[in-house]
Amino acid sequence: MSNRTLAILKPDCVRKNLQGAVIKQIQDAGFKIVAMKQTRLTMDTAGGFYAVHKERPFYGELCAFMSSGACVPMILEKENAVAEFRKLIGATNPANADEGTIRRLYADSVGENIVHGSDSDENAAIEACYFFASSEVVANLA
Ligand code: FUP
Repeated sequence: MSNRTLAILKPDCVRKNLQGAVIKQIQDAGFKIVAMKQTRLTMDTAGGFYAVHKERPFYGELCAFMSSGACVPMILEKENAVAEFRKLIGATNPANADEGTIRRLYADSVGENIVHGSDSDENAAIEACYFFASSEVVANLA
């Protein structure tokens, strides 16, 4: 079990100016931020990131949304980070997400659901490399 996950504050989060509120919730839940930047995906880079969904009907819309504005990828550290972070963000569809989760609190729809969290340790490592050079990853020992 790894202690890192890859999170993205999606373009709807940035557009709604919710970065601070969401980051506070992430930190209050005990995650350390070991890498973070603001960037913008293109249709192609969003398509690569979500390649696993290539055959799904929502793939085009998903790529258009993810490249529609700035996003904030971050690498987070906590024991059992992947599962713990998915618990904090809640179900993909905010209507099904538990009370108090980030998606339940802030997301409008399944397509625009505020935040991404890796679904396995293997994908967390792959996704981290998608956004960060090793020189941008700095362990936070505080
Ligand atoms: P999650 O792991 O919770 O981010 O969810 P998935 O990997 O299943 O889906 C990735 C993204 O695809 C979601 F964040 C939003 C989009 N999606 C849809 O737009 N419609 C769907 O029915 C399922 C996912």
